[in-house]
Amino acid sequence: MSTLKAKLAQKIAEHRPRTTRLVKEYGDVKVADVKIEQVIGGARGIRSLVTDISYLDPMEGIRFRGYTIPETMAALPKPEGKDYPYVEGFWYLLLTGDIPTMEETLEIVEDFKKRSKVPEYVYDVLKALPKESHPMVMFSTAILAMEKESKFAKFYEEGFNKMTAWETMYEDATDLLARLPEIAAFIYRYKYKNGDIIAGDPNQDMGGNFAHMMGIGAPYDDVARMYFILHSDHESGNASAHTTHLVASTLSDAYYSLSAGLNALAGPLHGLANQEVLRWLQDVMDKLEGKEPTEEMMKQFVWDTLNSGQVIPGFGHAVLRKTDPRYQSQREFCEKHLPNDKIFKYVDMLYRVVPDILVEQGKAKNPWPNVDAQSGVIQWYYGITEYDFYTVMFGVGRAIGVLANITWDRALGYALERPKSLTTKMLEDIAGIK
Ligand code: HAX
Repeated sequence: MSTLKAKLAQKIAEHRPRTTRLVKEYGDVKVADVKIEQVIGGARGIRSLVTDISYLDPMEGIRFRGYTIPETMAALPKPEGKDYPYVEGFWYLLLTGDIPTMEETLEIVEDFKKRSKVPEYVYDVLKALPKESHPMVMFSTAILAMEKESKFAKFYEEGFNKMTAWETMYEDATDLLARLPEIAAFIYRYKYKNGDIIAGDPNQDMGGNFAHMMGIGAPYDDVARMYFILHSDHESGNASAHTTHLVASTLSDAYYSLSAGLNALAGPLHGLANQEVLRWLQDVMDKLEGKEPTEEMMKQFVWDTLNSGQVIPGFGHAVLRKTDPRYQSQREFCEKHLPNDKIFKYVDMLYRVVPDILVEQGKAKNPWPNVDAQSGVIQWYYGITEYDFYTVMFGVGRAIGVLANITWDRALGYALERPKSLTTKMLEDIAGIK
C-alpha cells in the first residue's frame, strides 16, 4: 500500500467515530431554519452538506484543509526552481489534511506516472465525435467512456462492503487524476492543432507534463500547477462539486460521477464564465477596432451588457462577498509575468469599473470579481487563444477536489442524497396565503 493510501486509511479510521457519534447521539440537534426564498432560490445557503476538504468563508475566501491559498502555495513541496507546488502533493493535502514531505510527494508523482496510460479506445471515441463538439463535451465523454476501467464498479459487482468501499473509490480517483492531463491536452491538440499530438514526458510531474503535452514552454508548467490547485475545490455546494457528490451518493463510480460534475461545470453561470470573459473582451476589442478603450468607454460596454439583460461574466458569487482570493492569486502572477499585456490591462480596468456599476445597478449581492475574471488572460498570453478550451483546464483542477470528496464520502458512508420537495400550494399554506 502506498504511503498516501496508508495515511488515508489511518485518517479515515480516526474520523469515522466522529461522524457516527454525531448521527447516533446528536442526530436530532437542529442545524438551521430554511426560508421560502432559499427553497425557491436554488437552495442558496442552506446548510445541508458536510466536507472537511475545504471551507469557503464569504469574506475570507477558500481555505484548503485550513490553509489559505498563499499558505497552501508556501507550505507544499515544489519542483526545483519552480514557484508553484507539485499538484500531486496538493492531492495528498486534500485527502489527508497533512502537508506531505518531498519524499511523500515524489512517491505520488511516480504513482501517477504508473497510472497515466489512457486506453486507446478513449481516443477512438473522441475522434468519432464531430470536431465542432465543445471541448467540455469531449472531456466529459472521454471520462464516461473510460467507465469500464472502474475498480469500484467491479468491487460492487463482486460483493460490496461499505467499510472498504473507499479503497476502490480512491483507486479510481487516482487513476482518473493521472490520466486527465493527457486527455485534456489531446483534446486541445486534436481540435485546435490539426491533431498534432505531443506524447507525454515520463520525467515530468503533472503540471510539467501538461505544459509539455500542450506544447508550451516554461513558465507555463507553473501556470498549470497554479491553475489546477486554484480551481480544485470550493466547498461542496457549488454545482460541479455537488453534482459529483450527488451522483456518487447513488454508489455510481468516480467515472460516472466526475463526468456528471463536469457537465455542471460547463454552464455559463459556473466554469464556462472564464471563456465568457474572454469572449466579452474580444467583443469589446472588435467594436473598438484596435483602439484602446478609456474607462468611460468600458463603463458604457458594461452598462450595454447589463441593459441587454446579460450578466457580466467573471463578477459576482453565490457565497463570496469580496474579491475572490483565486482572482488575487492569478492577478499577482500577471503582475509578475505579463504586467504590460493588453488583455491584462483591460481586465484590470474592468476591476476598476465593474464593481461600482454592479452596486449602482443594485442587483448582484457581490459586485467583486471571481476566479473566472482573471484566468483566461493568463491562458491567452501563453498562446491558448481558443477560449472554448478554458473550462476543460478548470475541469482538470476541479477533479482534484471532487474526487477527494467522493473518496471521503465512501469512507464515511454518506447517504444517498434525497432532499424533500414541496408543492407551490404547500409553500403558500406555510406562508399563510389564503
Ligand atoms: N452581472 C450582472 N448581474 C449579476 C451578476 C453579474 N456578474 N451577478 C449577479 N447578478 C444578478 C443576478 O443575475 C441576479 O439577478 P436576478 O435577480 O434578476 O435574477 C441578482 O444579481 C442576484 O444574484 P446574486 O444572489 O448576487 O447571485 P447568485 O448567487 O444568484 O449567482 C453567480 C451567482 C456567480 C451565478 C452570478 O453572480 C453570475 O451570474 N455571475 C456572472 C457569471 C460568473 O462569473 N460565473 C462564475 C462564478 C464563479 C464560478 O462558479 N466559477 O465556476
